[in-house]
Amino acid sequence: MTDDRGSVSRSGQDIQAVAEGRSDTLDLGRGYHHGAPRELPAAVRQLTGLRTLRLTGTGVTELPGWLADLPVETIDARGCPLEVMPPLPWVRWALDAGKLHAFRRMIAPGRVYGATISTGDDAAAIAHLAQLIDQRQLSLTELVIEPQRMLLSSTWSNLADVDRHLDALIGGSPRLRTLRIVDCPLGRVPEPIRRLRHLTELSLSGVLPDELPDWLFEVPALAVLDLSHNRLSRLPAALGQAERLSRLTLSSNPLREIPDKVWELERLTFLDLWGCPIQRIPAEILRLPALTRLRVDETRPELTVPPPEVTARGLDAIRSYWRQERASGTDYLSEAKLLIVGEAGAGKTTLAKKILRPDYALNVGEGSTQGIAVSSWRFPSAVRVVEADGERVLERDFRVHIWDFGGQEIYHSTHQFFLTKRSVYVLVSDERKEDTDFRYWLDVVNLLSDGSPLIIVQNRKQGRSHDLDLRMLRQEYPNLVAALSVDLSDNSGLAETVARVRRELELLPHIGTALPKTWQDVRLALEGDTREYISSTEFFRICEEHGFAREADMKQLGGFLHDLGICLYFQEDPLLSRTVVLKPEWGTAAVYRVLDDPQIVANQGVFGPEDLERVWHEPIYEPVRDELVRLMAKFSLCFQVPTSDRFVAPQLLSQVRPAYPWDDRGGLTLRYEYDVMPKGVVRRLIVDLHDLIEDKAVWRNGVVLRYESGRAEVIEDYRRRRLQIRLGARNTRVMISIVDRALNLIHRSYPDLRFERLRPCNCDVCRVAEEPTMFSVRELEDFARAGDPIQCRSSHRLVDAAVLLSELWQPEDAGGPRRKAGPGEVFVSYKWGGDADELVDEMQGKLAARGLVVTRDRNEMRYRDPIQQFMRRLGAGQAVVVVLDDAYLRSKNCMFELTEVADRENFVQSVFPILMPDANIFDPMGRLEYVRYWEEKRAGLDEAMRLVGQENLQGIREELDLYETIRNAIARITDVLADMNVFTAARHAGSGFAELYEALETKVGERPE
Ligand SMILES: Nc1nc2c(ncn2[C@@H]2O[C@H](COP(=O)(O)OP(=O)(O)OP(=O)(O)O)[C@@H](O)[C@H]2O)c(=O)[nH]1
Ligand SMILES: [Mg+2]
Repeated sequence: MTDDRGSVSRSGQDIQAVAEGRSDTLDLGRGYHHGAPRELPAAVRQLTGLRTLRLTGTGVTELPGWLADLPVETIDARGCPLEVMPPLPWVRWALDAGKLHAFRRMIAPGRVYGATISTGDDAAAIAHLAQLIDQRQLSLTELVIEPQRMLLSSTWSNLADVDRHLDALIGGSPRLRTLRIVDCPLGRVPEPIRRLRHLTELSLSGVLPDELPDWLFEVPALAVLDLSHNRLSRLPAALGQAERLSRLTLSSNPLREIPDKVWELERLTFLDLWGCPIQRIPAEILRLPALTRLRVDETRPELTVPPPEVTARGLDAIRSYWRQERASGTDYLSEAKLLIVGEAGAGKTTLAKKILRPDYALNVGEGSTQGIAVSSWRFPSAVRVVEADGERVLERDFRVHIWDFGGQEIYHSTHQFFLTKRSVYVLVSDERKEDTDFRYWLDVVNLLSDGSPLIIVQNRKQGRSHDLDLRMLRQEYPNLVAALSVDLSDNSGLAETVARVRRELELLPHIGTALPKTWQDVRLALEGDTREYISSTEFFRICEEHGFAREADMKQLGGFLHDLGICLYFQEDPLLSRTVVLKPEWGTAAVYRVLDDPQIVANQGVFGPEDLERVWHEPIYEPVRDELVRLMAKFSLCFQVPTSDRFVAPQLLSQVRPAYPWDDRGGLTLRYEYDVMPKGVVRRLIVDLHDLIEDKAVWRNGVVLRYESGRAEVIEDYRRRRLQIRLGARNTRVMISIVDRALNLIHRSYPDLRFERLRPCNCDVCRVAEEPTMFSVRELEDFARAGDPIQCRSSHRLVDAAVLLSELWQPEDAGGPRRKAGPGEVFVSYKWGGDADELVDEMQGKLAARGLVVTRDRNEMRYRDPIQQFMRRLGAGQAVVVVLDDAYLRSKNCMFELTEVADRENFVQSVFPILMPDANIFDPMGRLEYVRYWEEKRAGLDEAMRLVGQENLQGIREELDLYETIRNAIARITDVLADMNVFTAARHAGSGFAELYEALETKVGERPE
């Protein structure tokens, strides 16, 4: 069956199921994703086997007379705006307290089995319910107390009434099976619960009790218990008594450990610890064989056992980790990477050698390091390990992989791919030269190492040494832990330096992490293996040899070794997954061979298969040449020229900008300015957008891109830390979004990157100036939001910030073929400067972390066109999230958009509204309030119209029509929303937008051809 929008709905499937006799229950509100009906679908009339009808979450206001002809026994009408119905005296009802009161003449209290008290219910309705129960006219099996559906923080103005009657309500309902008290800050657990012999489901979520009484866990039939959002830092030992418990929700409580007694709940199938700062998931998890779902957030920094790499892979991985650990005992990680960086000739290689052998004699002929040289260093160490019963110190051999980076400029941009987290960095400076750009090195390490410690080693080289303002540097770079001086010619200061490096290595947070011994065994076997790389089949064989049985476990270990930088094993890449590179330095050296090859350098970075055969001529490379090129591409070091067998390594391109025509008329300039600019941004951009490069207009620091009639020139000015972008007059917006999107992806790989986006002033002076005033886009947005003009620093004229921005987002003049939208776009429409800001920030972050790019629409500005445009070309692979709050519903531009959205019937499946708590539209009174608001606006304008002359009326008439449209839209907004994929802010609060992500992912996954 299809609904009136032509798509097969979930309830449609359910109707089918009842029609075919597979079910006797119809839940019309089920499944947010297809919206819920406003009336009973006509097909229901044929359902002669229908016994239970659920209307919760629908907009049904009227039950038709023919319903009486069906054998319906039970109707759940809670959270449904039911107003009219035929007499159905035999039906058993679940109702809102307000409806129970309203229908008191239609429905006999004895027929009511379930009731909901909500924020919207007045004192009279609550008192009425309490009275019926008190007089034993009514005996409930379900009682729910929760804020009005869809409205997260609709406040409990009636909390005192609820609190006053609650004990009597519960005490008078000894047959209760379900009791849910949600987001109702009573501060206590109602005492009469202890006498509920039949209670199977209990929610006390957001009730904030001071303590949990022991008897709570002795309620005999309790199977489902929700204690989320409660500030509980521990649970009473009595928890172990709740033998029948199968679902336990403890999310969003400050629990630092999973309560011990949980492991006694053998029937548990679902355990929810989302949002709890737990530190470990212990081996006891193996005691819960029935458990099928564990919700934890492995991205929380506290959760370290099992290692996050394991936890991220889910319950089975956690179990297998502990099973193996049990079978084989534990070993502890005592292994790390030491990275030595600095300018060419500073003494890095010499230091690396002296760490291994202090008596190593200086070698004047020390060749400059090509690429990276790796060596290993071992020393006996005491490793601190944390176990359930406290800390211990163990004797272990500490293994260090020293990565000595070649210091020549040519390597700087490629090295960044090999800088890793959980490592120690040494920056060697040559004190005779004063050429060390400390800030550059500190910045790069800071950007890429995720806070790994860095030690500056000033190599004195014959006694000359100059001071470093260490104190100041340390303020700026918290990861800078020490600055030491050495003289490698006489070893003075060497012992202290080595001791300090050792200490920092031993203090790395991952040292001492427990690992199953089988893992360690495989790891050792691989380390002893002299081969550079092996096939994945061979890797599995080695794992089996050391006691692994399941391929999933082996892959898990492979992923872990890769994450730690011990081997290279890209399991997601179809080609690369066939090979495990046991010596990562061999892989990197192979890559550098190409970049260092004189012929390829002479050819300005262009190479083909014959070059690769030459560079990788040894038999060892032959079988993996394809993999190695793929590896280079993966690191953005080269790209293949479309429809050709040539490759280009942008860092070897000519430095000289080629000649190409450029017409400045009608175009636009944009600039990105970085606090710290990573090297090679434009080169990565060249690789990522290589299919848009115009002719041969590409050089080492810049590129001209073309898409249809649009052109963009991007030039990196590393010394001034900027990217300069010029856009041609045509298709400007499309080009901005292409470049912005690609840059976004690149920027994301630098966790702490800070930059500013700027556009030039458009005043008469700046228009013709060489160096026009540049405004930061963020600043313009601030001014535009406040409606203030901004002052040009050159001409001192005031310019309109909103206009400057709107130019940035100006839609194309009509005509010209429409761009086929790029894959996977998500737009957000929301009202600026309110609560929605925070939600959108969070959503954007969370979705970005999962790889979805969210484009914001600044709809409060004059440039509301983007979303309109977007809506027009909205097709497969795109979605719009609309954040509805009170301010949105009162904003002209926002509402204009919403009506646009709502009018496009086939687009409803692509629109995902999020309801903020103050969007009071599911309540008839609230809706009325908005209608009144827009009616008043219209009346005000109408009045104003009479006062101005006819010639000025044009814009105003349109405005008047708009108000009218909005007013009508509000009146039917619940209908509109019912057809969309509605989510409430509340649903996202706990889930980290997981559900939204899934829905969006499905939507934008439908990529256009
Ligand atoms: N006199 C003296 N010479 C030193 C000292 N440290 C290093 N050298 C010499 O300086 C030269 C360069 O040292 P390397 O260790 O190769 O420098 P590097 O940092 O590895 O250089 P790249 O690999 O090119 O980045 C070699 O000839 C060393 O012998 C020192 O403390 N005193
Ligand atoms: Mg060197």
